[in-house]
Amino acid sequence: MPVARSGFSILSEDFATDPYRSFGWLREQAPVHHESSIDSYFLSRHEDVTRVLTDHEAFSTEMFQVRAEPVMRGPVLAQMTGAEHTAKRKIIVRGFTGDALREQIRAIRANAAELMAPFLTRGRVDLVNDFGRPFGVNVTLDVLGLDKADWRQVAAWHSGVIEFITSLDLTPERHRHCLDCAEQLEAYLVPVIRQRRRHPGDDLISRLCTAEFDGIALSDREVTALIINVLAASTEPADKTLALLFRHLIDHPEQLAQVRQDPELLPAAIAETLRYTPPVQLIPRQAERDAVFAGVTIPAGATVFCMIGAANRDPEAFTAPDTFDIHRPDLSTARSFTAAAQHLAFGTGLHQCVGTAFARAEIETVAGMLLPLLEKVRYSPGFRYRETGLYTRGPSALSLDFTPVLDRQGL
Ligand code: 2IO
Repeated sequence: MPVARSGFSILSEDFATDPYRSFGWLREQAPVHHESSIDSYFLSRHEDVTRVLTDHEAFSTEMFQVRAEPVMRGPVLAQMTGAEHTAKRKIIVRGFTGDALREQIRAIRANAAELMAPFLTRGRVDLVNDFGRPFGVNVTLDVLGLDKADWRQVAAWHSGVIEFITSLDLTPERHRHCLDCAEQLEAYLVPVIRQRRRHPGDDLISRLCTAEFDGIALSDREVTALIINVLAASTEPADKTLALLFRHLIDHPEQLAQVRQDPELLPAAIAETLRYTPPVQLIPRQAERDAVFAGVTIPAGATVFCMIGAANRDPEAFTAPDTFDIHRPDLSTARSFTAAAQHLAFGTGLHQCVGTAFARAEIETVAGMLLPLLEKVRYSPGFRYRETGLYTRGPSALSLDFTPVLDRQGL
C-alpha cells in the first residue's frame, strides 16, 4: 500500500528541483503514486515499468491521440499498432541506417565543426544554449532536408510542440500557443512535401513521400505527422544528452581522464549517462484493463506514467544505482542501444525508440569531436548548475571554460 508522504506531489517545486531525491522513496513507499490533480498514476520500479512497456494488451498508446496528435497534425509512430505500425516503423528504420546514416554522420560532423568554431578561440562555451540546441536542430533539419536558414523559426515551433506533449498541466493560453506553433509548422511543411513528391532527393522527407505501404503512398497528413515526430524526437533529447554527458565526466575527473585516454570508452560513458540521467523521464501509457501493481489497482482507462529516471536507479536492476560508473558490469554498452538494453532511456517493447542507432551515432560523433578540443574543460567561474523539465529533463545551461584553441586544425 502506498504510504502518503505528507504533501508529496510530482508537480511540486521540490520534485522539479531534483526528482532524483524522491525516487528511492517512490520506489519503496509509493511504487504506484496517484497524482490526484491530474488523475494519473506514476510507476517507478524497473520491473513495473518494464511490464507496462511490454504488455501491449494491457497498456496501450491510445492517449497519444490526445497528448500528441493535435500538435503532430496526424498520428505518430508510437500510437500505431499491428501491421501499420510494423510497416511504417520499417520506413523510418531504413531512413536511419546504411547509406542514409553515413550521410547523416557527415552532417553531424559538419554542423558540429561549424557551430563550435567561434567558441574555440574564446575558451568558453555554454554547451546547451551556444552549441547543443542549435546543433540538435540543425542536424535534424539536415536529416529531413529542410533549409537550415529557417532553424530559429523551426526551433520556436518545435518548442511549442514539445511543450504540448510534455506538459502535465497546460493552461488554456499555453494550449492555444502550442497549437498555433503546430499549425504554422504544418503550413511550412506542406509545400515542402508537395515539392518533394515531384522532385524527391535522398533526404528523409523524400523517403517518406515516396514510401509505400501495401502499395499505397503515405498521405500529406501522415508524412507531416512523421516529420514532426522525427523533428521532436531527434531534437529534444540531443542537447540534453550531450550536456549531461559532459556534466558527469567533469564531476568524475578520473573517468573523464580515462575516456580521453581511451576514446573507445566513450560509448560506455554515453550508455551510463542514459541510465543515470535519461533525458526522457516519462513515458505515458493507457491502462486497457484493471491492473494490479504492489497491491494497488490501476483502473482500466487510467493514464500511467512510467518514470524512467526512477526505474534506471532501481537497486533491483543496478548495483549502487546512484553512482555514475562507466565501467559498471551490469550495463552492457553493446546492448544499450538495442532491444536488449538494460536501462530504459529508449523505452522498451514494440515502441522502443526507433532512432537509437542515430542517437548513438550523433552523440558519439559530436562528443568524440569535442573532447579533444575542450582541453582542461571545467565549469565557468560562478556557474550554477540547474536542471529543468519533468518529462524531458536536462541542464538549462552548461557554461564551460577550456584552454582556447589558437589554430583550428582540430576541426
Ligand atoms: C513524440 C518526448 C520528444 C517519440 C512523442 C509523441 C512520441 C515519442 C518520446 C520520444 C521523445 C519525445 N515519445 N519520441 O518519448 O517519438
